[in-house]
Amino acid sequence: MIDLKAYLKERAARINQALDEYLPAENEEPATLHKAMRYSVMAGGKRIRPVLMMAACEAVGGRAEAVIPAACAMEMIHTYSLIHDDLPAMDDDDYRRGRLTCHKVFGEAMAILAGDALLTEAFVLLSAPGVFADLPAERVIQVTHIIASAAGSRGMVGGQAVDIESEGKKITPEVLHYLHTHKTGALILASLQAGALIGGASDRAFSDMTRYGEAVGLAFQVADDILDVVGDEKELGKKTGVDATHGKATYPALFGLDEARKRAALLRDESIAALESFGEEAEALRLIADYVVKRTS
Ligand code: GRG
Repeated sequence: MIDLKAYLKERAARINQALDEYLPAENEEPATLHKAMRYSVMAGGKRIRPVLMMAACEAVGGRAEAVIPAACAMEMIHTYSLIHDDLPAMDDDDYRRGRLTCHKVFGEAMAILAGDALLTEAFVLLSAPGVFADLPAERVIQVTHIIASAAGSRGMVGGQAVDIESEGKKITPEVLHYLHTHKTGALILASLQAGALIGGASDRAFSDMTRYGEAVGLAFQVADDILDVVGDEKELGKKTGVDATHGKATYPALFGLDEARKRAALLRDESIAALESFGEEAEALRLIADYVVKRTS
């Protein structure tokens, strides 16, 4: 029986250690830029995308260790998106991960550059000679392509663009679905697909993992929408009520809190059902699906 709390803590610690090794040292020039990158990456964070990547790899029979460079690349991309999302031109937030946002400490220009550099360094890492020594080159390219596509204009950035254009407008459930599956779901799905590919998944396992990832990614964002209404600012490490202030399209705004909760529970059940063909090795993924909808931070 997995103790999920201990499991998540241990996995996050492994990722933190690897991130610390992969990121440029803070005294390496240009030192302010490297400080800003480290400031945001090493500020904590659940590391849920890296943890999912490791769990997906193990679920298909691989070793969690094999995904660590890709998992760190994913966390760098995720952190870049948070830094840019917090900028005055976007959500204009002062707090993230329990501390002042990157632009509040380093200024807007440096925060933009820290985000740019993190996105780029993610691909430096993915393409670095020798990091995936045990994988065939075409598998590494496939993983890189999945991660790049999820981050780009047909993935997360596309979702963010539609999010910005939707602010203050009444949107349809279809647009809300697009928004959530792209802005948030894309990186979560790509983490699971990358983990499955690195672990050597069969076509069937890859397609089941994709169904799990689609449902769990959406569940994560619905839960995020709910937390913005009912969550605790201290626990979340950021301001709540922001979605309503910005006139953002969310599940609670469109369907009400109760319906949003029901939808999150349904998505959790759907994601667990997608893992039917997996055995005990997928237990962590099942528990994470439940955690995703019940989390408080
Ligand atoms: C600016 C290119 C660009 C993209 C922005 C990720 C994102 C897209 C915006 C952040 C705002 C937001 C609430 C997005 C939804 C995704 C999300 C729930 C982010 C927070 O992820 P967690 O909860 O954060 O995994 P930690 O800090 O634990 O890593």
